Amino acid sequence: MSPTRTLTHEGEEIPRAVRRIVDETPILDIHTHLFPPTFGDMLLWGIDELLTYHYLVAEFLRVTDIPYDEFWSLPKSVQAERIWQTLFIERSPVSEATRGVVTVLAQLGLPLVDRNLNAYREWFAKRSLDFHTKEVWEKANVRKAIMTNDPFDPVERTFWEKNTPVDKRFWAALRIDPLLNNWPQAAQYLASLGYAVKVTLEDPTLAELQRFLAEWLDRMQAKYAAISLPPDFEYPGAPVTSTLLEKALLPVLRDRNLPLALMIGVKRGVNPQLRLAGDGVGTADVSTVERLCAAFPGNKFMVTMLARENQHALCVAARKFRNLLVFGCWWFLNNPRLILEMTQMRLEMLGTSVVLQHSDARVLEQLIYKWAHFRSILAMVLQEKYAYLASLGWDVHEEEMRRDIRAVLGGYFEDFLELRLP
Ligand code: RAT
Ligand code: ZN
Repeated sequence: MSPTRTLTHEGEEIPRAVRRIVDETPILDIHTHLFPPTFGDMLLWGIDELLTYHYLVAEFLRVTDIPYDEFWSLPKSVQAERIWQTLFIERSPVSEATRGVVTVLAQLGLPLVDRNLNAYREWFAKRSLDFHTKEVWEKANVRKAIMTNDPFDPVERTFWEKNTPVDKRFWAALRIDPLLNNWPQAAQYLASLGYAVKVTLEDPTLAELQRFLAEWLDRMQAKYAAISLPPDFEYPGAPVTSTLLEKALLPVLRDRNLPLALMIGVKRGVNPQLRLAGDGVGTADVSTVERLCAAFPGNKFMVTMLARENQHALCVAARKFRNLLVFGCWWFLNNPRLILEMTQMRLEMLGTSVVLQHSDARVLEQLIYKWAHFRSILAMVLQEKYAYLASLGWDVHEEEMRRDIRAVLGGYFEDFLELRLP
């Protein structure tokens, strides 16, 4: 028997080395809703935005009797005050989304003892956006963030049409939900933009749709295209959906060797009165993902699913298809208990060929908490894995740990982009 090891090859205690490397590794955040400062008001930041995050709005509206319309008619600053008072003063911030705000305040060095919202506001008001952005990125240790870029949003569209510069911290992703979720509406919108598109999917329409996709992928230099889908999304399914996929979307992406990200399992507007906070979750059928990967071996798919119940089958599917990248603990799964379970399961089933998390940050400073919280969980999981290897006499090298951790913190996405398919 080789002697039991507890140290890395370089002589550091394994738990300490893992924690250090997890903290030191810069992240490629593959799905956010952030924008560069050049996109003006589209970039949300500051304490009022943090407090009115839709995850918190949902928690607030549960425990108050304010009529929904009245809440929405309040100025954002007053909404933020109500949420602060209700969720942070009258209750303790133990939920993941409230805890996140506390992590952000603490990491930015703001005093937590007084719980003084106005003092926080004054602090943020004095920050220069450029300096603040830089500091947030450094604290979160993120190397790049991929945006969610929606040409169906008239406000965002104009920024792209004006060739607004995008600094190199950001990459784009073309978001095209209306195409598959509401084709008649999408067709009308595309027609209004000058594309000769009709609701009936004849060849000229498909050619125009391809032109639209190609133009926007190129204009944004998008790294992938993305769609969020309901739990009952099926392939093959409705003829319109199949035709759009087979004859427009997938061929264009394949030509460019770009992935299609499918975010499956969201029930939009379960309670529409909650607006952005009103969506729910449903269990989907992973067979659809398998069928797509099998039917289009020359296309790449990135998949995240919203239901906890789908996670195991999704890992199994990824074991079968090299053109499938599983990513993130999405939205309602972004809670420590579920992240721990998913992170362990994915590493155990897929090794490091997975992107374990994305932030989904909508407000700049959320980068800090989403990644701080995830890093703690990842370190815990990996400490056990490497300690076990070392205990058997396996020589754990620091450079190898760095390689592995880089992959699961987004590097594997870059490898996936490079992958050549038939
Ligand atoms: O997590 C969220 O903020 C959700 O509202 C959605 O944005 C979801 O992540 C999506 O991209 O559809
Ligand atoms: Zn998102």
